[in-house]
Formats: sequence, structure tokens, C-alpha cells
Amino acid sequence: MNSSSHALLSVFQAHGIDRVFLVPGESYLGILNALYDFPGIDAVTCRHEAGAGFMAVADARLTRRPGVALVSRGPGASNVAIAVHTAQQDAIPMILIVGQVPRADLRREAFQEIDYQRMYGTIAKWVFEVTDPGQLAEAAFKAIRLATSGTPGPVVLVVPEDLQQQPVARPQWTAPGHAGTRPDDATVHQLLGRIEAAERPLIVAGGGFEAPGGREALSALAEAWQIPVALSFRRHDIFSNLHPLYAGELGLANPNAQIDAFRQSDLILALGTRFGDITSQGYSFPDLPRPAQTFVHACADDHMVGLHFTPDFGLVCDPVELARALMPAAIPEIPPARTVWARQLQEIREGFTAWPRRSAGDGIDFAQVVKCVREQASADAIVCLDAGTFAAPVYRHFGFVPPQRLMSPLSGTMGYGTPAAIASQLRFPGRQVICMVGDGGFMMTGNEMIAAVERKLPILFILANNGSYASIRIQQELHYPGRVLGTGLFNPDFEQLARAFGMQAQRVVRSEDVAAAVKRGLAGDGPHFIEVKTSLSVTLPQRHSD
Ligand SMILES: Cc1ncc(C[n+]2csc(CCOP(=O)(O)OP(=O)(O)O)c2C)c(N)n1
Repeated sequence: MNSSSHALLSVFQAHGIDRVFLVPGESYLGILNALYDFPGIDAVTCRHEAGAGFMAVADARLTRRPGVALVSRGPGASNVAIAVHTAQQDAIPMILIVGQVPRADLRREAFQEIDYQRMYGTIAKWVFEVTDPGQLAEAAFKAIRLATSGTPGPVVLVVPEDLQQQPVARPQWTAPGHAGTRPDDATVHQLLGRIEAAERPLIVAGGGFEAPGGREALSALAEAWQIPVALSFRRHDIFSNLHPLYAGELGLANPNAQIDAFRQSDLILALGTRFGDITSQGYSFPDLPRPAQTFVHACADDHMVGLHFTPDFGLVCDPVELARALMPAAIPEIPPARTVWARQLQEIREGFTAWPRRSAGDGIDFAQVVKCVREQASADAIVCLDAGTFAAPVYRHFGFVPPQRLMSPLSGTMGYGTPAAIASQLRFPGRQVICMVGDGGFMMTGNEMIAAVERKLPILFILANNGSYASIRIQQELHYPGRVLGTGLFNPDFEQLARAFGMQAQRVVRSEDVAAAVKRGLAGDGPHFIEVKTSLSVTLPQRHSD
């Protein structure tokens, strides 16, 4: 019990890490051997390192503790790269542990050797190759600190196989969490003055509000000052999408009228957001580099504050603490123009979030499926999405209301949905978990679904089968009309495939059968799979012949 790997895992355990996701490898047998002595750490065996990595990313998003994936050197480390990239793009604390060739063979181009400093240098926050067994506990501690501080992200610990089972002393590497920082009183006072005077203020809220109490603090702030709230890219679940002050998500398909309206704001409170590429509509909203409005940018990460847009107030602080500090001492007088402004933004949003009524001759419009899911989803459902055009109606029409959660990769990666659903249901056994995935994305990591059968996880998987990588087909039609290549999919019998996994499965081909199928799918106590034959044509750009 005194090996270097025991020391590493003790540090993890002391910081609340109670689950790891892995594909085993001969290069980290020593760590696996130590894991045997930690029954409090659940080891989830996966079928592909991408699946293990995505599960770690999803688990971390739900717990806000580092998600841990263990993989073998070379091939394993290569397979998991997609999840490391997602952790970086999604600002998720992740620790990747990679077994490495013995120290004596390092940098000799040994079997399956990779120099991980170079490989992961641009996407991980820190890559550390341990050179002494006594360092492992300290490295684990630093990995936790670095993964969770500033903008959270991935760190990689590389552990040569010959130092995993060495006897070491066990120093106590633990640290309590930090208190959130809030701006000084004078700045808060100035901000309150700006908020009071603004006629058309807009909050743009981001992932910083995923912290405990964050959603409540955001709602309280918006309601107290009657400020409309726009959410950063794919953060639909931090503010009620049905609230009259909800102005919409800044995503991939905002109508021009909405962005034009946002431009009319006279005060932007960008809170807990990096205000990156998609949220800022390709760095075009607000004006670069100097916004036309008073621009307040508050974020826990010094590096991100004002990185793109020059703020009038750049605040390195905890956005939740700031939201609390900005609560009015008494019921404030709201400028009448603000009420008109809030209603204007609400009307614009409602103008394009009503459920579409489209008819298709080649399958079911997936928006109808999403509508049925919305109607039957529980108040605390966790919705896990893969990348693909099937997901567009979820983003636009679902209407998330906390504590419902949206688990969807900001990185836009395919293959995330199925592993995320596994991790979500493991983390919250009592909550409803619904996974929606395209036929393309499902074939990337769908094998991880077997864990739902093995562990009897009552996940509802809904597969949108349109026989196409449709998101790309759409782009092909737009840019190179009629020249379709590489985007058609020849598929297996998904219903039979799911049954072979040991799951209940249905295939739905008629719109009128969707609601009952979803109901059946949500009623069972084990995993359930629904294949929906979906329309490709409703998603494609309409070609006009003249
Ligand atoms: C890992 C990965 N590879 C490729 C892409 C590019 N890509 C984005 S969406 C998409 C097609 C998705 O197809 P499918 O899962 O069938 O969903 P659909 O768009 O048809 O609804 C592709 C290939 C990506 N985002 N991620």
C-alpha cells in the first residue's frame, strides 16, 4: 500500500475523485494494480479510449472535479486525443494518465513511445512526464490544481512503467478549495451606477455559472434589475429558456435580426464567459476591438478577460460572487425603456423558437421527435447530444429549464453523446438521461453503450438515422451544389444491433408512432434504444429551379 501509484491515487481520493474511465494497457499495469486497493474509486472499463476520455469529460462537467481517464502509451494515447481537445475547448478539468515506456528507453524511439510534451503541448494546460517515483503524489496534486484553476482544462500525467510500483513515503498533498474572488467595493459601486442608468443592458452569461449556486445567482441578478440574459455557446442550461428575460443563446444559427438587436444594447455584462469565437459570432459582436457599448467582462481567468474585446471594466473574479455583489440593496427603479427592450428581445427569440411544422416524404422530421422528448422529459432530465444537424431542434426549440442539463460538446465533436450519457447516468442514477445521436456519430463511439447494459443504466438512446453525414452534406450542397461525395452512409440494422447488445429496441418509421415509442422508452428500468428513420430532405438547403 505504499507504492508510488498508491500515493497518486490517495491524492485523487483525497480530492473527491471517486471514478476513473479506462482502457487497460501493459504500460500502466502498476497503476491498475494499485487501483485494486481503492474500492472507493469506481473503475469504468471502456471499449475505446475516445469513449473513456469523453466519459471523463462529461463526468467532470457534472461534478466540477477533474474527470480522470487512464490509457496506455502510443496507440491508447493517440485514441484519447479527441477527448483532450474537447476538454480544452469546453473548459473542462480533465486528468489524463498515460503509461510510458521505462525510463531507460525514453527518447530512444522505443516501442509505442511518444513524446507527450510535444504531442499534447498545444491542447493540454500541463504535460508532465514523471521521472522519479517520489514525484507521483505531487504531480497528482498539481494536476488537480492546474486542471481546475483559471479556465479549467486538460492536464496529462505521463508515468513510465518502471516507476509505478516503487515504495515511497506518503506526504499529505491536499488543499481546500479556494474562496471565490469578488471585485473591490469601489468597482462594484461604479458598476451599480452603470446598471442603474442603462436603458438597454444585456447579460451574456457563460459556463462560470455552472458553479454551485451559480444559476440561482444569475436569475436573481437578472430579475432584480430586469436585465435580459443571452447565454454563451451551448450553455442553454444555466438560465431558464422559458423565462421572459431569456434573450437566447449566442450560437451557430442566430438570425441577423437578433444579433442586430443585441448590438443596440448600451451595456453588456459578459459574466463567466470567455466570449470566444462562436459566442461573439466570429468576433463580430460586439465591435472589435472596442465595443460601442459599455462592456464589462468578468471571468475567473486573467488570460481571458479582454483577450478579444477591450472592456471598460475588466474584472478577474468569480462571476457568481460578482452577480451576488451586484444585487441591489433595495428594489430599484427600472428605466421604462428597459422593459420595452426586454420585451423586444423576447419577441425576437419567440419568433424563431416556435416548433416547426414541416412535412417530409423521406422520413420523420427529427424536430417532431425532439418535441415528444421535450413533452415527456422530467424536470431534472439530463440530455446528452452528439454532434450533427439532428441536434439543431434541441438547441433551438427544447427550452431547457434548470435543473435540466444539456450535455453537448462545445468542441462540436462527434462521438461524445453516447459516452456522455453513460457517465451522466452513472453520476446521477436517479435522474432521467436521454441521449440523442446521429447515425454517423453513433458508429464512432456507440460501442460504449454496452456499459449501459452491463450496469443496467436506464438510459434512453434515440438514434436519428438519415443515412447521411447530413451536417456536411448540407455544406456540400451549399458550396458545391449537386456534387455529393463521401457523405452518404450505408448502415447496419440498428434495431438488431441494439438487441444484440442486450437492450430493448424499437424502430420508428411513422411520425404518429413517435410519442408512444418515447413513452415506452422512458418507462423501462434498463437501457432502451429507439432508431428513428429521419428525413434527410428537410435538413437540406432548398434548391430553387427557375
Ligand atoms: C470526430 C468528428 N469528425 C468529423 C466531424 C465533422 N462533422 C460534423 S457533423 C458531421 C456529420 C454528423 O453526421 P450524423 O452523426 O449522422 O448526424 P447528422 O448531421 O446526419 O444529423 C461530421 C462528419 C466532427 N465534428 N467530429
